[in-house]
Amino acid sequence: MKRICTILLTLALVALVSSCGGNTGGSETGNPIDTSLRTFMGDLPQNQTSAIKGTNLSCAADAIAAVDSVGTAVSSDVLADCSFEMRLPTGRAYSVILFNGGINTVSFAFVNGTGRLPSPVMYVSAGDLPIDVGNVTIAGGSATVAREPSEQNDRDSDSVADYDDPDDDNDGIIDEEEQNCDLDDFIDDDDEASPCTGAAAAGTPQVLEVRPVNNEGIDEGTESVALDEPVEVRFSCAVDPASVNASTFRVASDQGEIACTYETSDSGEQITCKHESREFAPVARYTATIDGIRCIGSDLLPTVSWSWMTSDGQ
Ligand SMILES: [Ca+2]
Ligand SMILES: [Ca+2]
Ligand SMILES: [Ca+2]
Ligand SMILES: [Ca+2]
Repeated sequence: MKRICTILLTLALVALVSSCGGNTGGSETGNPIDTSLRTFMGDLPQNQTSAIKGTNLSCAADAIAAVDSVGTAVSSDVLADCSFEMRLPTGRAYSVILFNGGINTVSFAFVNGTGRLPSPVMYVSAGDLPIDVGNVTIAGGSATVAREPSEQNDRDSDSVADYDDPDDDNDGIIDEEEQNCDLDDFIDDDDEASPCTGAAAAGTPQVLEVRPVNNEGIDEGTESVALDEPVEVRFSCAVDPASVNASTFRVASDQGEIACTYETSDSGEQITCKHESREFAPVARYTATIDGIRCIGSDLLPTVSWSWMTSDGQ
């Protein structure tokens, strides 16, 4: 099922690229620079093991796609020198995925600032220069970049790059407290597909970020969670470690529960379920449920659950 969905997505991407093939924008001498599109570029590693057994590709992937919160994708072939370059509409957030032979191989993990979990989502603000992420490194089931997009964006045009700006969109809500009620990592402000109807009241304890992100019913074709990937949660409060256990933080598929070793961050606001020696089953849907965890000071966090599909483990 996963592969069929992936192929369908890829076909959609191919159709999109074909339909957009003639639109290269107008930046010739004398034309104003088109700030509604911005170049996103970088260099993939060479001679990585292909996701397709028996093939010997010279680049880590043969195509790249950027997908926004409603699933609209822009894709591009990776060039012979393993570089990539695409033009993305600005003022939007994207998850970025690499493909080999039409199969999604790995998702990017971006660092969008301090105090936040690595994110599959990057923002593309208007800007004069391309977003050039430099050399891409692929390890542990995700792709990381030499230069973060958040260092190259200034979403509110205050001359402080998003990476260092505590409130990227200058809406008065600091980045670490921006809400994302469907836990897909597109914050509510950027999420046109979000089912959320109202923000939780300020100061209400809540789950702010999770890894792997929620993609139940969101983006079936673009999921590839490594079998040993830890499950991380960032809360709006320091949690009481005594309230974290196998019944209040459950991770399970229809094949049974994963036994977690729970770790709490120094701030007390992040809890990680580690399970390296007890891997996820391949191509299975897992659901995590938070039910009964308390903030220090005893506020009970609301019950939330989210789910993801695991990779084929190849
Ligand atoms: Ca800024
Ligand atoms: Ca920021
Ligand atoms: Ca904000
Ligand atoms: Ca969201």
